Amino acid sequence: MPGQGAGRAGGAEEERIVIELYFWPTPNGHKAAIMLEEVGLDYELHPINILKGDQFDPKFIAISPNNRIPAIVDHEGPGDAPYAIFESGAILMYLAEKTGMFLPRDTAERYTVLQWLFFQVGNVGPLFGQCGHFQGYAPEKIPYAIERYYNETLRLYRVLDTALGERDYLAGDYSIADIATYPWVMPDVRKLHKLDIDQFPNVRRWHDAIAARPAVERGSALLADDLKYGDPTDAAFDNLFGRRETEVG
Ligand SMILES: N[C@@H](CCC(=O)N[C@@H](CS)C(=O)NCC(=O)O)C(=O)O
Repeated sequence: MPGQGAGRAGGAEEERIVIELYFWPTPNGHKAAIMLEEVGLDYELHPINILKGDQFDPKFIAISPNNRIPAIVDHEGPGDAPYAIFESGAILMYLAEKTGMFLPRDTAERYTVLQWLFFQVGNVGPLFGQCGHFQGYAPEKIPYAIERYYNETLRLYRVLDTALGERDYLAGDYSIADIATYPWVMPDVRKLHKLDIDQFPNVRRWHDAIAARPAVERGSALLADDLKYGDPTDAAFDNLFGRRETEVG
């Protein structure tokens, strides 16, 4: 399965799948898939159809207690024991440290990457997410919410555009900060946000450079037929935002 980067050659022992990826084709899911493709680790794909409620399966919750994708299990984790990780930012850092790729060792360079990674995790993800929610999922069109999150999304695009006017990638060289942010700027997500990327020429240049990377193409193509933003069915709405979210016990 996937992981066509470095892959693995040799005997049966070497062909053992090391990483399991719990995935659905969403921006947060794409971060982990693109990273696995970039670092070239073989992985086994476990689709978690969040529109159908797979995220509530107790076996998945044992791996990802917040019932969200993505999650991974590394069968060669610390101490050579299986290790499960949820939260896409932590997954990116873990895989970067495991492989020595896309996160520099030098303290200043490392923290420049981590600043932009946390900027994505704390700002781009949640606020772009709400922008998409109120435009494409909310059953009522609430002008205040639509305007609030659209304006915040535009503001964050301006921050990205300014940074990318000064350097090729968010933290200098291509890094996990770019891998975290790029999926939130992909065309289908922008369509949901009703956002014209050409207003932000530096973001456009950066987006196109990342989109052309073979590993990014492979990671973005995973379960692409199932990719669907906005206009949820009643059942999908219930699974994503309905009662099951708030059920206790
Ligand atoms: N902070 C989490 C967010 C993960 C997240 O929100 N995942 C969404 C898909 S993009 C999900 O699994 N949603 C399922 C649900 O809402 O039940 C991360 O970065 O991994």
